[in-house]
Amino acid sequence: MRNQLGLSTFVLASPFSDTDGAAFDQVAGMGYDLIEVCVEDPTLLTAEALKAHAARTGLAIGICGAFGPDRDVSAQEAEQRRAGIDYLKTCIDLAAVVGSPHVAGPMYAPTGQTRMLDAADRAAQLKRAAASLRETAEYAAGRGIRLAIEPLNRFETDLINTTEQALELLEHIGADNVGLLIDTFHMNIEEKSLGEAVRLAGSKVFHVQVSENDRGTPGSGHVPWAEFFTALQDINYDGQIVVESFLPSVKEIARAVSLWRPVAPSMDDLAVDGLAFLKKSLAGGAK
Ligand code: LER
Repeated sequence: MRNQLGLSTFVLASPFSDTDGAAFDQVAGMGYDLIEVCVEDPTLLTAEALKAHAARTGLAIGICGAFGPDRDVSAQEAEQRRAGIDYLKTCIDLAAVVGSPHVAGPMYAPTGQTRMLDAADRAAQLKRAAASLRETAEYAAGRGIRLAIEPLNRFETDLINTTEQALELLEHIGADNVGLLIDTFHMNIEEKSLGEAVRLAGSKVFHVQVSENDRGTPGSGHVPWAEFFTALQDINYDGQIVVESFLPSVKEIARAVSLWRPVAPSMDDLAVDGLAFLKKSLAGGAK
C-alpha cells in the first residue's frame, strides 16, 4: 500500500475551524491525499463540517491534538488530568467520525513544560501520564482508534524526548493501540541516528511527520532524509506521512515552537515543494 501523504493545518490556518474549508480545496489542489487537522479549540470544529469539506475535495482526514497546561494528563491535580483525558476523548470521537485512524501528538504533558526534574518526580509524572493514557487508550480502542504519541525536542518538553523514552512510556501504558508519532524535526535534535531510532520503534511507528531541521521545507536542509526513508522502508511503514510546519505569523504558535522568522519563501511553497520532495524520496530519489 502506498503511504498517504498529508499536510498539517498548522501550515495554513490556526486555530483551525469549520470555516477554514478553503484549506481543504487548497491542499487537494496541491495534490495531497490527506489533511491533518490539528484540534486546537474543539469548539471551533464539528465532524459534520469536516466531513463535508472532505467529501467535496476527496481528502482523507487525520486528527492531531494540541496540548497546553489546561489539558495535562500528567498533572498532579486529578481535575487537570480529567480535563486532559476529556479533551483526548473529544479528539477520539472526532477521529472516529471523520475516519482518522488515530489521534496523534505529544499528549503525555503540556508542550513547553521544561524543568529540572529529579528522577523520583519524573517517574511519578510518567506514572500519572501512563495511567491517564491507559484509560484514554481503552476508550479509543472501543472506537477503533489508535493513539500516536510524539516525542518532542528538549526545548518543548522535559518528559519524552527520544524514541527510547517513548517506548518506555508505551510499556507503562500497556495497550496495543498506543504507538508513536515520529517527527524528523524533533528526531534530528534528539536522536543519535534517525535510522536506528526508526528501526527501534519498528511496528510501533503509527504515524510520521516530516519537517526540515529549521522547520522549513522538507528536503531544503540537513535532515538525513535518505537514511530516514530507508529506515521507514525497513520497517515496512505504510501509514500516513504528513508535512508539518507552523505559521510564523500566528503569535501563539510561533511562541510555542520558537519560530521567529519565515523558514520558506511562503507557506504555499513549503507545502508544494515538500510534497514534491516526499514523492521523489518515496520513489527512491532522496539524497
Ligand atoms: C507538534 O507536532 C510539534 O511538532 C510540536 O513541536 C508543537 O506542538
